[in-house]
Amino acid sequence: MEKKNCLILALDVTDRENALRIANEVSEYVDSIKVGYPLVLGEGLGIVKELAELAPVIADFKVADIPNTDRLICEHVFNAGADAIITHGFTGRDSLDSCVKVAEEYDRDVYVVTEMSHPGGVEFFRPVAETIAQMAADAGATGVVAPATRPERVRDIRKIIGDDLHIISPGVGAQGGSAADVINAGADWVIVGRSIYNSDSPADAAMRICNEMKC
Ligand code: 3DU
Repeated sequence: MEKKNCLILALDVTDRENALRIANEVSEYVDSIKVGYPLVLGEGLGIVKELAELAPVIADFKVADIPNTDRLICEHVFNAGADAIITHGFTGRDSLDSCVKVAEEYDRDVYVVTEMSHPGGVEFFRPVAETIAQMAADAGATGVVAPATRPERVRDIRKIIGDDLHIISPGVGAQGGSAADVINAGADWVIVGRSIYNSDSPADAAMRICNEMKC
């Protein structure tokens, strides 16, 4: 993903018409569009190809299965036109290796969740976040997902992965995180959903976030 605005849209609307309208309105401000279960379960995987005409698509399926199932999921997602996939890391190195291998075959990206941004994200993830981040680096992942709601954790994770891996960071706006703070803490991109797609003017909301980050 090319870094221009440091902003990724989390497009968690559930219907095609809204998804395409919002994606069109904000496409000049976002470096990528993240889609996940809400939109894909609502409209099918075909929506990925339509959105990919506007911006690279990150498929946020938080893949978390045995290596063979992970491989099948990644192949489907990349064949559908996604540029990147988000996986979990707690399933272990062999599962992650499977995703990285498929991504290499397709020349696509893999991002690994380290610690989630919601309050419950500390319950089980906190003690293993650093280990998962290290594993992502060792496995050759493109980057990690780390919480904008806790910039200090982004700083900790950056120390572990160094400068070679990217950090994409959800939790800005609706979850309380600040885009500027988490970019200053070492994130490469912020991921923003509700603050943009629920706004009366998604383009203005996206532009404001870009201006705040001055990335
Ligand atoms: O809170 P928002 O509406 O800005 O959306 C954040 C998006 O990022 C949403 O798609 C959610 O599923 C995803 N995400 C997190 O919020 C937190 C994580 O740790 C990982 C992904």
